[in-house]
Formats: sequence, structure tokens, C-alpha cells
Amino acid sequence: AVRPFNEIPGQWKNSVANLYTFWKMDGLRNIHRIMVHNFNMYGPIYREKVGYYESVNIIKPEDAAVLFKAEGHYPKRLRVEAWTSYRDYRNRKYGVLLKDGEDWKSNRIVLNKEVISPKVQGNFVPLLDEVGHDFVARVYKKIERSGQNEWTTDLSHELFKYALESVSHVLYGERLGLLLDYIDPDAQHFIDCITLMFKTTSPMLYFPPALLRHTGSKIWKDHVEAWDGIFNQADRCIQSIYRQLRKNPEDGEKYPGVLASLLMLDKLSIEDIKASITELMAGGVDTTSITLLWTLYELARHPDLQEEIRAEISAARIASQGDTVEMLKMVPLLKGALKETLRLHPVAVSLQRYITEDIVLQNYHIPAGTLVQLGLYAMGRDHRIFPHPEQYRPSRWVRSQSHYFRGLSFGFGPRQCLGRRIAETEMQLFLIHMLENFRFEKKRQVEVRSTFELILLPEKPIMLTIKPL
Ligand code: HEM
Ligand code: 2DC
Repeated sequence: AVRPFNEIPGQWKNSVANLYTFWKMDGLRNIHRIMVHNFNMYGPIYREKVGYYESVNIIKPEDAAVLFKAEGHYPKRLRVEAWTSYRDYRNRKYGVLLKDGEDWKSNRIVLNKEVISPKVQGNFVPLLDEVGHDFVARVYKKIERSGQNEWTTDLSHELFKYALESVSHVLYGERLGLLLDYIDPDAQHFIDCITLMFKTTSPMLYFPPALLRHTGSKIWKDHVEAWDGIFNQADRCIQSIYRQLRKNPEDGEKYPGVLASLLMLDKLSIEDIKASITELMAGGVDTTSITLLWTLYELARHPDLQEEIRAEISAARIASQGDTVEMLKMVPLLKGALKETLRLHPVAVSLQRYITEDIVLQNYHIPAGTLVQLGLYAMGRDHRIFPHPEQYRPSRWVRSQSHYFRGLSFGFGPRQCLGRRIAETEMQLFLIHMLENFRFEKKRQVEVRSTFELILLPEKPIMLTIKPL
């Protein structure tokens, strides 16, 4: 017989005590490790209540399949109150990230066509390829200046610039010029604001922003300042494209970028377009750059694997005869490496959905309306789901075992990551260019752990040594 909801194990009855333990364990930065700990303690399903939100947590691919079948036509995830509060406070529209219901669906359908459909991939490739090329030139310059024929560095700041330059080129069809020697202070400020925005969001998952706002807390003030910086910079970029487009409408010769395409399509209001473009610009920086940093870190720790991927890239370069879109179809191990990076170092600790119908998970009845979380980080490190989970093995995504509900780093279904195509293409091209030119080494082999700042980030700087081939 199916067991009742109230019998699911977990510390959900005493939420105040739970919040206290949470603080004591420095839970804010360790949320991913606490989830692993809970799955070890309670098994593959547990209920929890931390602060004001309550959820059922699952880890198994089979359960993920059941969850996503019950997500309904308007899939809804955990509402990040800090983000909606800011928009309400400043009277700004929600973009696709924060909308729900029919409003979300109608915007998302239009955006899908311009941002994630296979037909636009070809438009993005030359734009992203150009940025990858410039990044290589910049690294050569840095190596030259070092006078040692190698460059040892924490690449994260360069990667943030690479990611912002890439996503901007795709969104606006224009270069910002972030890979030049001169650093545009506005762009640097934008990058800093995104980091601050994520950092100040995580405490507000547990303390209602409305409360913090009315008590004049620093977290809320910093958060507002961060979003203000993000919106101001995005507004400037959007205004400039808008004006250009009104002065000389597109000739249709060259791909004008996502924003201009949306404006010309005329299916969404300008305010809706602005809201979602801002979210895409903000969502496109820390996510891909950190994933690339983790990938270089793993490749530096696995020199043979690095060589194997380099060989795959060389072969693909020759076989594709200058057709970059074709080339991207010939690098399965490279794509496996990115999947493997996201398995061990996911951007999102969990995926969540409010289910729209009653379901059964692990033989427990779960009523419609419940928030169900799939622990992505915990799943990626579970030996029952990924044999030898501690090993970085991109080939597990190429051959062997079933991938059934295992590759979920970008989420699932109609509510999955809207930036996925941009992110994947951008990351693949980056690695292709970098591996064709440089070797990556790690001087000291130390394990770097993740810390939670809404997205998972390396706990300390990752130092890499880059050498020309
Ligand atoms: C949503 C992961 C890069 C924009 C999401 C979600 C995940 C995710 C897990 C939630 C999906 C769900 O609930 O099923 C990632 C990862 C990235 C990445 C792993 C890179 C390694 C990007 C980039 C952009 C972006 C580059 C923008 C260009 C968005 C947006 C949403 C989203 C707008 C909300 C979509 C909606 O609610 O309809 N992402 N993301 N992401 N992501 Fe990403
Ligand atoms: C964080 O418990 C942990 O892609 C919470 O590009 C549940 C939760 C809800 C939504 C998730 C968030 C977590 C992590 C960051 C995600 C976000 C949805 C989109 C966002 C996964 C797992 C992200 C990084 C977007 C951000 C775009 C934004 C800055 C404009």
C-alpha cells in the first residue's frame, strides 16, 4: 500500500529548530552538502522545512521522471522572493525567469524561437567563434608579457569578461570590447553587480525579503543596488540598439542579434522584451564562466584526458573543412567533458517544481501543489546513480550506461534553461580554441570544494598554469 505524506522521513515538524541547526552548520554556504547528508540519513526521499518554505526532496532518476510528468502545462519552480521583490519595489516587469502561468508560456514560446531553437544555432556560432578567437589572442599577450612563456593565474575574471562579451555579442549583435587592454568600468561594474546580486540572494531564501526591506537591512540594500546596476547597464545596451534600429532598419543581410530580431518580430511588448533580455544578459555571465573554470581545472588534473580531447578537436577541425557548425557535431568527448563538469560542479544545486497532480514517489503519496526538489548536486555524486562518482570521466556520457533522467544540469522540459544553446555553444567554442592553442596545468593538486552563493562557486581561487603548445 502507498504510505501517507505525513510518514515521509525528515526534520519537517520543527522548522525553528531546523533553521537553528542550519545556521549552526553554516548551512547557507553548505546547502549542497547538507542535502547529501540528509539523503544519507533519511534515504532517497525526505521532507524538510527550513524557514518559511517546505519541500519534498528526491534524488533518483526514476523519481525525477515521475516529477516532471506531473509539472503541468505551466511548470513552476521555487519562487526566488528576493528577485520578485526587487521588481515589485522598482516597478519593473518580470521577464521569463520570474513569470508564471499563461504570461510565462506566451513569452517563452516567442523567446524559444529566437534563443533556443536549432535554427538559431547557426547564427550564434560565428558570433561566439569570434569571441573565442579574441580570447586566445589575449592569452598569448598575457603569456608574452609574463616573460616566462607561461601564465599562472586565477582565470575567473578573464572568464567573466569572456562570458559577458559572448552573451552580449549574441543578444545585441555587437561587441562590447571587453577583451581589449582597457577595461570599461561600466562593464566591470555590471560583472560585480551580478556577483553581488547572487551573493545577497541566498540569505533571502531563508529570511523573507519583505521583512529585511522594512527593517532596512544591509542585505536588502546591497541586493537593490546590485539589481539597479544590472538594470541600468542592460537598459543602456538595449536603448542603443533600439535607437540604431529606428534610424536605419535592418537590411536583413547579416544576423542582427536576439534583441533586434525580437523587436522586428513585434510579438512581445517592448517592456517584456527588455525584461527578458536583461535576465538573459545577467544569467549569461557567472554560469558559463564558472563552468569553464571548473572544466579547465578538471582537465589540468587529467593531462591524458586533456590530450585525448585535444586530439578529438584536431580531427574534427580537419574533417569539418572550415565549417564550424559541422565541427561542433564531431566532438562528443568534449561535450561529455562539459556534462561531466556539470555533474560534479552543477550551477544549480537542485531543480524544483510545484506538482499539479497527486503522485507517488518512493511509495509515498505526494499531494498536488507540493514543492518537490530534485537534488542535482547529490544525484551527481551518488554511486548508485553514477558508478565511481568521484572520478571525472567524460566518456561515461559517450558510451556505456543509460542517461535516463541523468543529464539534467540545464533543467528539464519547457521550463528548462532558456540560455542553454548559447551556453553550450559558447563553452564548446571556448574549449576548442583554448585546447588548440594551450596546455593547462595545475601546480599543486588540491581538491577545491564548492560553496553556495545561490549558484555553486569554487570555494577558493583556482590557480592554473597556461602554456603555449
Ligand atoms: C534557467 C542552468 C546558463 C538563462 C535555468 C535553470 C537551470 C539553469 C538549472 C532552471 C531550469 C529548470 O527549472 O528546469 C544553467 C546552466 C548554465 C546556464 C548549468 C551554464 C552552464 C545560462 C545562460 C543564460 C541562462 C548563459 C542566458 C543567456 C536562464 C534563464 C532561465 C534559466 C532565462 C529561466 C527560464 C524560464 O524560467 O523559463 N538555467 N544555466 N542560463 N537560465 Fe540557465
Ligand atoms: C538556488 O533553493 C537554490 O540559471 C534554491 O541563469 C532553489 C533555486 C531556485 C532557482 C534557481 C536557483 C536555485 C539557482 C540559480 C538558477 C535559479 C533559476 C535560474 C538561475 C538556476 C537552484 C540561473 C543561474 C539563471 C539566473 C538568471 C538571473 C540572474 C537573471
